[in-house]
Amino acid sequence: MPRLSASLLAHPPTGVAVPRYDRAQVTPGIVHLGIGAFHRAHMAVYVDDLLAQDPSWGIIGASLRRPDTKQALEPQDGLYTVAVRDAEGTALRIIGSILGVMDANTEREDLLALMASPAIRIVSLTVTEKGYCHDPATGELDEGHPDIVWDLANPTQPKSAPGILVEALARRRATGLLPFTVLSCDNLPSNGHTTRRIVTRLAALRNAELGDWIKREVRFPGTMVDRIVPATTDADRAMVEAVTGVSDAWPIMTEPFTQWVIEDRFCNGRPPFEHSGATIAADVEPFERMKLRMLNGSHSTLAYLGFLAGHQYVADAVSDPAFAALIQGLMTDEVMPTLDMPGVDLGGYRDRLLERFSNPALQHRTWQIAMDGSQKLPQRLLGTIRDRLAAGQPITRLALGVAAWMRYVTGIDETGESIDVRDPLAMRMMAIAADAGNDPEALFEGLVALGEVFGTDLPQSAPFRATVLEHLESLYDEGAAQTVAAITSGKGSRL
Ligand code: CS2
Repeated sequence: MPRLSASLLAHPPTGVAVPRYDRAQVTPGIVHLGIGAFHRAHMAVYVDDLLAQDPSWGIIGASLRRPDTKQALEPQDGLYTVAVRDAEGTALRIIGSILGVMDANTEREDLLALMASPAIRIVSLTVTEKGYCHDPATGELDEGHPDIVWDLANPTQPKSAPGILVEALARRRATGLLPFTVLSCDNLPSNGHTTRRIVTRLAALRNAELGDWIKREVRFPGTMVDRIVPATTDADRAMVEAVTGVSDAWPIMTEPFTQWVIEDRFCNGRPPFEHSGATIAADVEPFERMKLRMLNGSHSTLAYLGFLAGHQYVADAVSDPAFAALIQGLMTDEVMPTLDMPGVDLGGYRDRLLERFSNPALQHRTWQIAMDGSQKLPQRLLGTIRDRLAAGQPITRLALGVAAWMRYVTGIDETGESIDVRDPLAMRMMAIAADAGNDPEALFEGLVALGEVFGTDLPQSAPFRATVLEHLESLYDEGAAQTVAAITSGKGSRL
């Protein structure tokens, strides 16, 4: 079977959409750090849609952790298939916007040289929450992070995403070039401001003038990004091969829905993103907060409770009426009242989310979403909880999400099997759980003391403590399925 490559585009397989521009004319304008599945289903598709109009915005991707995307895409000339799936069927499309992929570990110098060249006007990022090397509770740079310690000692050979940005910007400043715009596309709260704070702090630790220059000259637009992209499986690869007759080592599975809201603050030009369906807005923070609290807050709650209750996929979890009622109630009664979005149909947004979660063609594993919870909880659940506590309002369902996370990170499931907990704090959390034995109160005390997750305020809040602990006891005594059933039938929490 032939492998997907540029030469195949001349005679594309039937039933597959292909780029409608001359790829030979496309030149790099964007470097993207963190070339994972999400980027390739999201920004790379928006860019693919506008290259016919302006071919100077091709993307060079860089992987910071694993070289697997480079190894897979290089023999394919950067091409890959996006499969858009729902109950109606699957639509396939080959994306051509990624011109090449670099491995930041082995090609660091080439990557920095490219980022310091005039053609590159935007550096975008999807490095996940933990890639920002920050304290998730405060949003500040974690100056004790091992990669940041390394980057400060070896500034011209950076390892972290912030370190790579700072060094590339320093080189542009030294040669008198305009800086590039830094475009965070991660699910961080206020992702533009947060990235700016982290990058300028790291730069200032290196050199105060560099810090001031970045503060003054570089723009960090905020973005709200949304598309559900489960990890690709061997079965997905086989499906793409069977339909196209072409082998693609790195296809992407996703849903029809896609959304991108971008603040119009660029310091060195930008592609006409609005021509490919993105929304350009003066202030994206309300959209970002809505998405993080509604979609991602529900996702994380479904991930921990669903996993504990034995649901492998999100769609399985929401097909259980008690889980669907829980998430519906979480959004309607606890999240929506915290959002101030005049003119936005929040009820419609919620209903669309419930539909998206139940997409039967997307096999989105609860275990995948459960990853890195220590980095996700603050913006997904804890911010909403803080707002409600301040207003004296109940937090029943939000607190159940937090309790389920606490139960999950013990690393032992309800049948006594071990859970593969992937989280930068996994070791610490499992040690806390081992000390706590099966005592929910000791587990709660140990975990709530993680300041980078809960800050200093939540451990002091009596309603927070009481509600989470009550749920945690129920999760130990009754299990996740029973706890969800009891809450949604109104017999659960006394709180
Ligand atoms: C998910 C997100 O894995 C996760 O944590 O909640 O990746 C989610 O699918 C996207 O943010 C949707 O836009």
